Parts: sequence; structure tokens; C-alpha cells
Amino acid sequence: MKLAGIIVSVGLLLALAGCGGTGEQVVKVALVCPLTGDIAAHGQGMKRGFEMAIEDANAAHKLGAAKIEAAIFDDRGDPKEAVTIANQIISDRAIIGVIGHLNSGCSIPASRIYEKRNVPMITPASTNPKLTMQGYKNVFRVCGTDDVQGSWAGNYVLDTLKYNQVVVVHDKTPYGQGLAEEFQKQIVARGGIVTSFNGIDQGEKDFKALLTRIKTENPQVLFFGGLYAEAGLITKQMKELGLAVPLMGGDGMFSNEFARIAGPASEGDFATMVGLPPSKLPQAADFLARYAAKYPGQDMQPYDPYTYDAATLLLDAYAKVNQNRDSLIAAIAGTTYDGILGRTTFDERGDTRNKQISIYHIKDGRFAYYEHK
Ligand code: ABU
Repeated sequence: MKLAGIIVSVGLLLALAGCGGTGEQVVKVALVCPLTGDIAAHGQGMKRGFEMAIEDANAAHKLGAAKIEAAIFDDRGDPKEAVTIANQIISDRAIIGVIGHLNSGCSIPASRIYEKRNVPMITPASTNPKLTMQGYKNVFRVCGTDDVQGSWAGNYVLDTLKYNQVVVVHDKTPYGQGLAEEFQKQIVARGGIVTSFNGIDQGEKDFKALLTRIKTENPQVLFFGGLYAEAGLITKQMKELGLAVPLMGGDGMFSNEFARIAGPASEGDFATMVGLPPSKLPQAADFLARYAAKYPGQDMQPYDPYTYDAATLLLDAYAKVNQNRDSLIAAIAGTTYDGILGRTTFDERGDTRNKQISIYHIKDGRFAYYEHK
């Protein structure tokens, strides 16, 4: 090969490997989640967990001399924006994988884009089972799913709270409606009564007409499939109308923002959350202490540790295959990762085998751990 040809080839290799102008090799990992909008508290928490993972990986020289860079995108929880960002990501060859998205309604359409280019995605937070039922080999999930969460909540209402007459409201999203359907299915299968099944719109602020009608149905609990912004307003308006029964929801309302929006009306309300509380896991103690020191005054959101684990797992897998992108998806699929949340291994669909669920309730304006099974 002539000298000019060698120089061009080396230049091409460096470009393909993501070398910066200084000759330093750069490996990028993307995070995509809502950093603005109605569920920004969850997304901002994910960003904090992600930044800690990238900092720790660089400090440990996990990829040798290569510098790991965070590429962070705000999809605003909007499926169209999620697809636009996914298309940007697949055209950046320095990005080796995606941590995200948060909303199932974003993860499902975006996963189709990543699949076209074999870009691995690991969601820390999208719990709709359909995401991993599409048969894509590049899609992984480190959190539990709503079939388990919804039926668990149904059993909890019947067996522990001893209620058998419930009303169900959902936000018509893949997450909210899917979770509500799973809850309803379990209540009905076990002989309970669902007085009505109702959809609201994300962004809606006034639920009084719906709640006035629901009050006449005499439910013992209102189950809400949706996010904390609407959940906070619903429970506030329930109590204003004299519908003095608990509101219960899933991981999408699990944020102290819920109680901040609702005020005292939220006392005693319940939320299920996938996995065990990090505060009960000895292996999470170091992360929790470092998080508190790094982000003083910031409330940890439900998916911060999941995001840390997802990013670290991805980088561990990439290191294990000597930074060979062609082997990365298989390496993630075969991983045994011991992280903050315990051991993660993936089943044939790409779902974590960790299926535990916990329940929390609002006590003195904050979610407090109640129990897990
Ligand atoms: N899992 C809670 C909120 C995110 C989602 O699945 O849409």
C-alpha cells in the first residue's frame, strides 16, 4: 500500500472509532428521557444517575484509554420527538448504545429505529410488556413490567386492603392504560367489582365532572394508571369533592412531586414500584451516600439507580468484548451484572429476571416504604 493510502486508512479508522481532534478516542453513550414537561422530575433523576455512571466508568478507566462521553437528549415524553432523536442517534457512529427511553410510549416506536442499525437500547423505566414482545434482539429492560405490577396491585387491594369495589382511571398512554387493564383484569378475575373504567387525557387539569360521577359509584379505592402530574390533581380534586377514598397507582406516580401537587389530600395514598427499595439493599448504600453528597437537597426519583445500573451494565459488556460493537448485543444478552439493585440477568425477550414489587404510601407529605412481596 502506498503511503498516502495508509494515511487515509488510519484517518478513516480514527474517525470510525470516534476519535476527537486531539487523537483521544471517544466512546459515547446516549441517555434519552423527558428532561422537560410533566414527568421531568423522573427524567432529571435519570440524568443524575446516568452522569454518576459515566463519571464512575471514566474514573475506573473501564474502556482503557478511551474517554466515555454522555450524549443526553430530551424527548419530552413525546413519541414523535423520541423517534426524531432515535434517528439522530443511529447516525452518530460514536454512540455505542442507548439508555432509555422513560415513557413506554416513546420506547416502543424508538426501539424500531435502533433495531434497524443494531444499536442496543436498555430502558431503565419503560414498564409496558409490549416493548420486549416485538422480537427485537437489541432491546433490554432492567425494570419490571406492568403485567406483574398491575396484577400485584390488584391482589394487594383485595388481600391486604380488603377492598372489593374499585374504580379505574387511566391516561390512555401505553403505560397508563396498560397498567390499568392489568389491574382491572386481576380484580375481575378474582371476583371483585370494577365500577367503571375511565380514560383521561395527559395534560388535563380539571377532573371534577368525572370524579363527581365516580363518587356516585361508591368505590373503596380509585386506581390510576398514569403519571404523578395528573395523579396529584386527581387525588386533590377527589378529596375536595368528598370522595374520601385512597388513590393507588404505579411507578409512574412514584415521586414526591405527587404529594407536592396534591398537598395533604395525598396522605395515605399508595403507589407500587417495581423492584425492592434501594434503602433496603446493602449493595445500594454506597450509591445512595454518594448521590446525597453529589446532589444535596435533590430527591432521588424512582429510576435513578436503574439508570446507573443500565449504563454501567452496557459499559461492562462493551469492555468485556474488547469494544467490539458487533459482539455488544450478544454480550448484554448474556450478562450477569451485580449492581445497585442486585443481580440482573435477561430472559429470552430481554427482560430482567428481577420481578419483585414494592408498595409505598404517602406519610407526612412523602412516599414512605410500606412493604414488598
Ligand atoms: N413506567 C412508568 C412510566 C414510564 C412508562 O413506562 O411509560
